[in-house]
Order: sequence, then C-alpha cells, then structure tokens
Amino acid sequence: MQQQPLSAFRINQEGYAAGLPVRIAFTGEGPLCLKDSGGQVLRRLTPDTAPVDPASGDRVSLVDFGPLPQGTYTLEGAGESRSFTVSRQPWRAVANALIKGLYFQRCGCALCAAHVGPYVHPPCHTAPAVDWLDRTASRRVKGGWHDAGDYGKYVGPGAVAAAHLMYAWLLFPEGCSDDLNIPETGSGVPDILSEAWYELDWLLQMQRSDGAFHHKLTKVLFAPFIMPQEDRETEYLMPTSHCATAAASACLALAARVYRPFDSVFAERALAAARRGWDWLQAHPDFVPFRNPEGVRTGWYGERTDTDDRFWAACELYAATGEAGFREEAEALYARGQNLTRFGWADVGGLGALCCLFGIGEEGGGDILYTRLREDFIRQSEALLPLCQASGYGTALPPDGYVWGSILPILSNAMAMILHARLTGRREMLEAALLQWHYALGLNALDTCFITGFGERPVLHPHHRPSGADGIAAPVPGLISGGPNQRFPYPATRERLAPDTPPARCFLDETPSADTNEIAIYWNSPAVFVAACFNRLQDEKTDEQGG
Ligand code: 9MR
Ligand code: ZN
Repeated sequence: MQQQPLSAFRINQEGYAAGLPVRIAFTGEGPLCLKDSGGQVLRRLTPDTAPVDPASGDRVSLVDFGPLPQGTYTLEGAGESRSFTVSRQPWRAVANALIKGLYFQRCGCALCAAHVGPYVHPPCHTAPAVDWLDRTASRRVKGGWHDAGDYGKYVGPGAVAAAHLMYAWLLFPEGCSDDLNIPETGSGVPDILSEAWYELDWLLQMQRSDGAFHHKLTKVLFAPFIMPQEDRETEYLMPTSHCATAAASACLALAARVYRPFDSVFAERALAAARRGWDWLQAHPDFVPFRNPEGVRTGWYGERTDTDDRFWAACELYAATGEAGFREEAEALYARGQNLTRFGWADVGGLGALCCLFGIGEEGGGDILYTRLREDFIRQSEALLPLCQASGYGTALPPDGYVWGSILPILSNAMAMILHARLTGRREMLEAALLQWHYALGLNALDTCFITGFGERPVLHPHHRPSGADGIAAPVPGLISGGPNQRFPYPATRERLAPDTPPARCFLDETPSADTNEIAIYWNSPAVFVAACFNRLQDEKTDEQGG
C-alpha cells in the first residue's frame, strides 16, 4: 500500500459535520477557492503570506469556511484540488471504531469472525500469572486489554483509559453509539460500558490481599512480533505501587457510580475494592516510585508523585459515597496544587477536576471543590487557546511538546477545552477542541489520518504486534497512533529522519518505530471522549438547521 504525496490542502479526511465550522489548512501559495458539487465557486480568497509554523516548518494558513450545508465540496489552489464532504453523521463510524479498537485489545478471550472479521485469534495469555516477589504463588488473572503494541497489562494506564470511557458515557451518552458488534451488544448495558467493564473486571483481580494494586502484569521482556496466543512465556504480577493503587481506587470508585444502575453487585464490589485501596494508601503515606525489578524491560510507567492520583481517588470516593472524610482529603490534596487540565496516564489531576465539576457538583463540592476549583480550572484551561492560536495547524501543543505519544497531550488538551466550553459556553474553546479532532483525522503537517482504517491517508504500519503478525495487509482498524515524537527517538527512527526534521514531522509510518507509531489504549480512550462530544454536538446543530 503506497501513500499518495502530501497535498497542499489538509483536511479532516473523514469529512465535516453540518452545523460545525469547516476548517482546512493550506500550505500552498496564491489564491484558493471552494466549489460546490456543481462546480460553482462559493468562496475565493488569497491568504496572507503565512508565517512559518515553528512546529512543522510549514507556511500554513488555517481557513475557516464556517458551517456548510451537507454536500460534496472541492478545494482548488496551488495547482491542485481536494474534495471533502459535509454530512450529518461524518464521525459515527470512526467514533465506534475507536471504542471497538479496545475490543481488539481484549486479552484472554478468543476474537471471533462474527465480531472482528478476518482479525480472529484464539484465547491468549491464559496461563496462571506468577507473583514476582513470591515465585511459589501463582493465580489466573483473566481479561483486561493489551496495553498497546505490546501484550503487557498495566494498572495505572488501564484505569485511566477505562475512566475516559466512563466519562465519555456520563457526559455524552448520545455520542456513544450502542451498536459496536461486540459479544455484549444488545445486553441492555451500553456497549461502551461493557467494553470498559472488561478492563475493570481485570483491575479488580490486580489487587493484592492487603489492598495495594500490582503495578503491572507483564513478562520480563517484550514479546517478538508474534500473535498473542503464541506469546506463552510467564507473565508476572509485578510489585505493587502507590500510583497504581491510587489510580485503580479512583477508577473503581467511579465505576461504582457508573454501574450502579446496571449491576449493583458489581458496583458494590468495585467500591469495596476502591476503599481497600484507599486504606492501603492511608497506611502508606510516603510515596515510593515504581521501578522495574532487575532485568525487567517491559513498560515502566514511572511517575514522580502520587499526589494527583490520590487527589483523583479522594474525589471519586467522595462522589461515590458522600462521606465527609473523603471530601476533607480531596480538599487537602487540592490545596497542595493540582494541574487540573491533564488527563493522561501520568497526570490525572484533570480526572479529579472532571469528577468535582461534573460528578460532585456545586452542592457537594462547595467553596473549595466546586467554586474555587471551577475558577482554577477555567484559568488553567484558558491557556490552551493561545497555544492553538500560535500553531499553524491550530494544534494544542507547543513546538517542544512533541513527545512520545504526542497525540495524548493534544487530545488531553482537547478534553480540557471541551470541559471549559461546557462550563462557560465559549464557542471558540469548542472550536479549538474540534481542531484537535481534525488533527487526528488529517489536518496536520503529515497529511496523515492517525486512526487505522480511516481517512484517505491513514496510518498503515502501526507498531502493533497483531497487525504485524496476522498476515493481513491492513492493520487492525480503529487504533490511534502516538504520532510525531522529537524527544527520544529510537536510534533506528533517528537514522531514518533528517537531523533538522521539525518536531511535528518526526514520524515514521513503519512498524519498528514504536517511538512514533505505536498505538495504546490510553490514546484511543481520550479520542473516544472527544469523538463522543462531537458526535453529539453536530446532531443538535444539524437539527437546528433542518439539516
Ligand atoms: O506512553 C508511554 C510514553 O509516555 C513513554 O514516553 C514511553 C517510554 O517510556 O512509554 C510509553 O508507553 C509504552 C509502555 O511503556 C509499554 N507499552 C507501550 C507503551 C506505548 O508506547
Ligand atoms: Zn493476551
């Protein structure tokens, strides 16, 4: 599969929604025009000479055509043309696929043709897991999602990913469709919650009898590029950690709230586990960072502090129980200073804010956890707008922000802007968030759709073991690539990129490039949140337009 050359027009390759502004980027010179399907010129303009965008090195103009009626349109300029469509439901399929992407990551069960077409495999990783610190102890740990391109399963990242799904459903239920064709479809539980449950059930099994959570369930080394059922070396329950325990407790307390209407027994189990996790944290106040044991080379997921994780846990436990003790803990942790706009595996202050603002609310949160926190959140997220404005493509990332998995800060910032817009009604915040969704789907320096199976120029060779080993040319669909990374590229990636490659172009659509082109559950999950938001909004707007 050969990619076409980069176009001077960068667009959302899955199209645009009627009712939401159509924005495109133009890297060419001279005039451009927009034509309708009959060839009639609707708009003609000559962008000012654009300054060089520091992240990409491109001279790029962002053009805003405003909302357009449904139809097919053609852009012409710089000697080329490119078409896009505007429709009522442009992102429904991709939003579904992003959730379904997590289904493809399910461990311990067979993936059958009825649900995954050609991407079948028998159950994987079914042997008992051995306790790293007590090799005589072993037990079967079932389920969970493979973390990323590897087959490891990590508690903190898994908890964050499941939380993104639960919050997507809590805030935008209409944006999460219920026809994913997973085994649970039609069960009465929304599909997105059934998918999250698969991870939550695994999380519960990762708790040790004293309440702490194992940091991860992995092997000593990453597997070669083989199918998961062929990966038969021993999986270990690695030592416990503060961050894993706090994140799992937060996530399970949230689950208690979310699943209560569907399965009260499960909700109670989740809450009891969250409480035991919290009690362990209280009994072990001094943070100890997780380190990979000697010889272990699988993912580290190291963090410098657990204050944000504890803050999130205290908020969720308060939201789930209403107990004053949790509220006081959350207030005290908040007083120590929290970044409220981050939603990634390492920084979860944003999830605490999400809980306070939309789960606890004004009455329960009072002066500190609602009024003050809300002001603080609005102030912190305000800073994201100038970040977008400073970027040629409107991307919510500074030029030096292209780290491993740059899609995470981009989508995490989109989440913060969406919440900001929901609190204040500020349209420009929502439109800036929408640009991040467009980025993921092709409006970027690479003219690449970062979601497998979608767009005209999709990622074709993600660093993903099943995609590499299944003998099928097309990668597993619905997985989002980590994207450009200028920080610590692997020597092999570095060799393939010119030394002066601008940050937003440090990307290789090649299987070995884990540092730029891996996929991960916690990159799919914020994309699900953002997709659910825009899947919903455009419905409302098109209805207004009669659309
Ligand atoms: O997402 C992680 C990224 O933030 C780190 O910079 C990178 C290097 O430590 O690791 C990433 O996580 C990987 C994990 O360690 C193992 N599974 C694959 C993950 C995605 O690349
Ligand atoms: Zn597996």
